[in-house]
Amino acid sequence: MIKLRAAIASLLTVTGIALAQDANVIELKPSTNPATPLAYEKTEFTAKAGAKVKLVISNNGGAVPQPHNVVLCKPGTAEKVMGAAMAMLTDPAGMAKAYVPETPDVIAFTKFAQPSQTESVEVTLPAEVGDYPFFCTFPGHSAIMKGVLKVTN
Ligand SMILES: [Cu+2]
Repeated sequence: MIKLRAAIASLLTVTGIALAQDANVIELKPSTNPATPLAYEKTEFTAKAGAKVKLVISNNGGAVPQPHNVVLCKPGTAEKVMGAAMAMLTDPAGMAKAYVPETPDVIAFTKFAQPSQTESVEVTLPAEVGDYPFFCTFPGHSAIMKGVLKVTN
């Protein structure tokens, strides 16, 4: 039993090293709390400036099955981008664009992950430290389905 534990521990260490060499994974999931079904389960993440990260929307276990995505923006631009996303509701191609406006304020985004599906995107974070907002652009979600990626040195 002790040998098995040691083997598992060394396996985890190896896995940890392997992960460190890949992009840091920032995994968003819908809340499992029926009181806040249209929120992300975890709303705050930290990453290093200039790091390569993988944004993942894992649409599993949500209290209410709906499509979700994740849109990462430059600091201070959340309301502007949310407003532009809202304006796309009248655009016939809006859904196909996942209601993500074409603006340099958007650093990275995923497509909509349907319930029980996963979407992801890899991005190299800017060199500037700051609070980078992220949110879901499915209509009506961004007011509460949002969070912050703290980019540090
Ligand atoms: Cu959503």
